[in-house]
Amino acid sequence: MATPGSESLWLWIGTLGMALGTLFFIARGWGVEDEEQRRFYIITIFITAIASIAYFAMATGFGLTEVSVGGQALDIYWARYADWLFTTPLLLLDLALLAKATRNTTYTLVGLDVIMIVTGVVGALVTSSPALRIVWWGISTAALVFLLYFLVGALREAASRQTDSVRRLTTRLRNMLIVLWVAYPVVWILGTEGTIGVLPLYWETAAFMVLDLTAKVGFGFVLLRSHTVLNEASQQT
Ligand code: RET
Repeated sequence: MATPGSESLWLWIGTLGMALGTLFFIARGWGVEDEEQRRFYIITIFITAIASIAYFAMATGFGLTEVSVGGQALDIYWARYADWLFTTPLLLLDLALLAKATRNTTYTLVGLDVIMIVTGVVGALVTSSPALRIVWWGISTAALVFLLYFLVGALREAASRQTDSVRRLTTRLRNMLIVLWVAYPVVWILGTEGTIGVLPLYWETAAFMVLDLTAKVGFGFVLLRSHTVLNEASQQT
């Protein structure tokens, strides 16, 4: 276990933001009776709850390790990947449920997502050579590209069955997801993981915190904002 440096400021902001998001979603979902709507709340509450725990673990140094690559010491927050391993499939599940995607599509998306995160953590922890880390990054990014391709296809297919407002909500969430998720491999390669050191740990941690808060609390907020739209979504076949 290593000790976090000045970047712990961002990790504490992340902890607080995720915890407040969790409390907000719990409060908003409290009186919701409809089972289908409750499902969106349950999934989204778990997403921010898991992230609060992961951020707390990182802020207090539990989620941090140091690896040495070619004589260079890198601080790696491995707890991010534990967080993402559970929360990114849940985010996809939220969208898949909204689009009433088939089980095959949902499993494909989750499968690719798990490959993306697992190969990402391998890339972050590999010590034998910087080049090998980039290869793992490439595999992980390829999984992301396939994932986004299938996601766009599934949502396009769903669009014909959706009412206007549900389609608008699905498109907005899809666009948010694409823009935010594509930023992760970029921050990774520019940050300490990528070993080129363009983005020091302090700024990398800030960037991931902003991305995580937007992709979880922001996404959940947009999804759960309108009960009327969620109601329409649960009624369509
Ligand atoms: C990694 C490793 C390098 C290559 C790729 C990655 C993708 C990560 C993504 C993470 C998404 C996280 C979210 C968190 C929510 O709070 C693992 C950085 C492609 C897409 C949405």
